[in-house]
Amino acid sequence: MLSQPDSTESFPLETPESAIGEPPPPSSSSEDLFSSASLACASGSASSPSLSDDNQKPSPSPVPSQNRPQIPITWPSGGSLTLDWVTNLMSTFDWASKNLRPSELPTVLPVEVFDALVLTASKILHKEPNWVPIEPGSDGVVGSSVVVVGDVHGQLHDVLFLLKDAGLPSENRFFVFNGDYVDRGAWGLETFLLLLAWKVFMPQRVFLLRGNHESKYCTSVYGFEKEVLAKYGEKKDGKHVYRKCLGCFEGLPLASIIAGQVYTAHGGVFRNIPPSPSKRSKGKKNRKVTLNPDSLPLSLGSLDELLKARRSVLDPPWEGHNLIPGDVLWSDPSMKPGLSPNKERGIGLLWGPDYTQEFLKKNNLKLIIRSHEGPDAREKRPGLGGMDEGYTIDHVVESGKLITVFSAPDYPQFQAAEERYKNKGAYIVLKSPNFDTPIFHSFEAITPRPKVNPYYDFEDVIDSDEELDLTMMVEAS
Ligand SMILES: [Mn+2]
Repeated sequence: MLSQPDSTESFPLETPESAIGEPPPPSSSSEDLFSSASLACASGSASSPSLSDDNQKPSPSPVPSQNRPQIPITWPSGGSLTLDWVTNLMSTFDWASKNLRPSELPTVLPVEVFDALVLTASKILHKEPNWVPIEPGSDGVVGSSVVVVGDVHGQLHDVLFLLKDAGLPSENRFFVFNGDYVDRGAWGLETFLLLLAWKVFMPQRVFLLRGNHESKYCTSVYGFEKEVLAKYGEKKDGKHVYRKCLGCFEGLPLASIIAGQVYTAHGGVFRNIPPSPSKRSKGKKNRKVTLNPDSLPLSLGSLDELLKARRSVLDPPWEGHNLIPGDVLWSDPSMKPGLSPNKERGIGLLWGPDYTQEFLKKNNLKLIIRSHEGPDAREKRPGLGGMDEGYTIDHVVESGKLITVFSAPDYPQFQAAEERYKNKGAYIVLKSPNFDTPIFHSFEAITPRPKVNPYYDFEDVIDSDEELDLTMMVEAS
């Protein structure tokens, strides 16, 4: 079992509750994904002959390892992240996922470093508007491309592969992530943090949108809260880390518009919110419509309304007047024309091809790229395509197309292999000058994954979010 030479000192001999089982064979490991980058910063790594101040303690390892990173990770003095720091964070998380118990993550990433990263990222994210305009080329860089990524659900190794396959973010390679970083997979925390590191390092190149799982309700049911507590402890630190993550989720923008052509969001389109009969009418009496909003027919909201919605909510509400965030995060397309409440999910909308057309035309767009539906969700929706290749083209209308992209291959992680979907994940590349022709890249899962006990009851928990338990949500919010 303990065949990996570099994992001796830290690898648990017996298997406590949340311990890793056997390490995967080295040949299948993605350990070398960023080795050149790790070597590039070798002056700060354990393989360096000169010891830094932080490395005075003798290594407990009897086997000097090329692969063992220098831990703990430290926050750079001055707070400016570098490419080396970010790629080192990725390879260190990769290494830790294969060689340490989950509860040893604080030895890799101390709470203070977590705090610095999340605080820095939160400040940037909270300042972004509800939909972020992404204008590749506006700062003079030519030949840019934009990579759009769907749900990743804590599947760290697949995210690392995706970043390698698509190429890392750079001056002329933008990334838009459509949300659902956490839950279901075992490394939601590491996944989210490495994306935050990219955001901090390249705030004008990497855009992180919110998914429905970046909420208090979902993370309390689908594993992320338990994952954080397993890694940072049930007491003070774990609760602190979880709370800070929730605070950061609240700051994530809801949508992006790429080159004025492509709207991306986790769920999809959103409704128009009729003016509410407000008690505080700011001096404009009798201005408000007094109809019950529930009795009004649904219509699409404008991008201006999306800009004004209040997104800083732990759980987007499914009732009341602040419905736009819930729509953007939870809605699904339908093959049937019309715009209606999403009864299956209990929140958000269902919209047909006619509303895709209306949304594209009204906003002068060519594409909607959304995520949110994996192979499990699609299995239950006859008429819509399966998610075997990681993407589907759902609506083709006069003005353009609606696409779903899902980037978690062989999903969901904890189901027994024979019950998992052997789906591929996919990402989309949009290229200059028009950014309106999607190029699809499907990819297979990185297997075998390091063994970890699940953080949620995947056998009993409701499948694919479709029946949102409102009672639980009230309790959770
Ligand atoms: Mn989702």
